[in-house]
Amino acid sequence: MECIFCKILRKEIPSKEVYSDDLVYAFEDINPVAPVHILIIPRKHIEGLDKLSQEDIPIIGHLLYTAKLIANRLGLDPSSGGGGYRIVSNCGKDAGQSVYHIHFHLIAKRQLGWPPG
Ligand code: DGP
Repeated sequence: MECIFCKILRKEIPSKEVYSDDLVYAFEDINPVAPVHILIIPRKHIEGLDKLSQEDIPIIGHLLYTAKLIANRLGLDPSSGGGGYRIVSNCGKDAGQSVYHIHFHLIAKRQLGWPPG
């Protein structure tokens, strides 16, 4: 089966770009659960956190740093008066993973509950 996020990376499916570079791409989630809901994905197809290998460590570090840069750009940093944000990566069916191309959700701009549902 074709990976929907690989299609987004190839621009075969349109997306609302938030950030792009050689390693990662960020875009608005099609089904937002909060006023800010951005997906950050690597250009490399990795199915999920369980499929990460040691060679992917720099990509994931870059991806998380990108999340921080985006959050900063959107004024979400708690250290600068923003309300904060949550980064989530669902791994496997019990966690609710529905797209098997690793991604981090950046969710913000509403009070989030804990524990998650
Ligand atoms: P998860 O359930 O954690 O695997 O998250 C997958 C997310 O991907 C979900 O929040 C909806 C989003 N999504 C699925 N298909 C598309 C799409 O075609 N475009 C966009 N922008 N988001 C999508």
